[in-house]
Amino acid sequence: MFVDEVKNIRLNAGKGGDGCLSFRREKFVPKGGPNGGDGGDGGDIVLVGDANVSDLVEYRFKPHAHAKNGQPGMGSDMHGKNGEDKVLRVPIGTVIFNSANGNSVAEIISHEQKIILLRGGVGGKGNEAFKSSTNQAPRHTTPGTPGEEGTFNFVLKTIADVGLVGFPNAGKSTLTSILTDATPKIANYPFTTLHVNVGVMRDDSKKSRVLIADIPGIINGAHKNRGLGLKFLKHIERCKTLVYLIDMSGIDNRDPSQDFSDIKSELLHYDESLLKKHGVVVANKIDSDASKKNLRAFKGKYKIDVMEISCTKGIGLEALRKKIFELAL
Ligand SMILES: Nc1nc2c(ncn2[C@@H]2O[C@H](COP(=O)(O)OP(=O)(O)OP(=O)(O)O)[C@@H](O)[C@H]2O)c(=O)[nH]1
Ligand SMILES: [Mg+2]
Repeated sequence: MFVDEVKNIRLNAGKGGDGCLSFRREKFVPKGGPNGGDGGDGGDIVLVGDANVSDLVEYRFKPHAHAKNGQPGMGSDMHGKNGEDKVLRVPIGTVIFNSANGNSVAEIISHEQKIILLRGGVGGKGNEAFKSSTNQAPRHTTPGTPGEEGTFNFVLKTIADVGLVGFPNAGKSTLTSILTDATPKIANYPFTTLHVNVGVMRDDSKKSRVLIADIPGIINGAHKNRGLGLKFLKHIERCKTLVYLIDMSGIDNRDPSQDFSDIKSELLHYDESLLKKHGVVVANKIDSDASKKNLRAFKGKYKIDVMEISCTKGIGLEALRKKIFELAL
């Protein structure tokens, strides 16, 4: 199970420890002065980006976390121990939203990036701290302050340069496996891919790299939750470039021209700004007999540049690689 969204995670930073009220009591020291120490600070809730964590499944099963409270101060001027921070390791690309108002409050974009999401309370003062020339025996202390708390939604949004969008079976995973180091499952049935795969495409000199995200298939009506719905489109929000992959073979009586307009309309329903991204339209499966006729109709209808490829016959792939580097870098 790949979990890319967990709602209502309750988080509490630790409370500050109370200050201590205490006086020195020693033999032969009849009026020992105040010696109550300060309380320790409460632990923070800290988020850390971790490239080895791939999804949010851990939080689905444990949607709450609490940092440790600070220890109260003690006699003999002893400072209470600070509460330990609670460190939450999250995948890179995690965006944290405040559940109450939906505002995004933090975003993890790199490995070992650290964000203090909630601050622990401050430790209270012990009576030692209130000693003065006019008050040699203060009985005053302050309590530790509460830690910050809140309820958050964690959403994992893939960070990729290029997103592949298309109907199921268009060949998105096949293309990803050719262009990148990823090895997604490929099969001749729809919805083979159930979560996003990200692969790295390198140029020959290995100097530049482009991250390509293979997005699960979108179908007409996805915005009404048909098929796998639109939940995967959040993964292309951050892509700079979209590759629209169209199955030109028109298998199962599908009309490639209709597929393209359906995909665009689904993206529009999700977020119209997706349509403003750089896009390259790619016709796949041009090795098939039906593709020529379909391609002619497609070009007649849209009058746009179409890159023609066949993943299985290795046609047009080099030109597509170049184009993707050009657009993504
Ligand atoms: N004839 C032909 N078949 C292809 C080509 N590219 C991919 N296929 C086949 O199309 C089928 C679907 O390929 P996938 O890569 O799994 O398609 P997908 O778009 O990832 O599909 P979902 O994960 O279901 O959304 C497989 O049987 C592939 O072998 C091509 O260029 N020509
Ligand atoms: Mg696939």
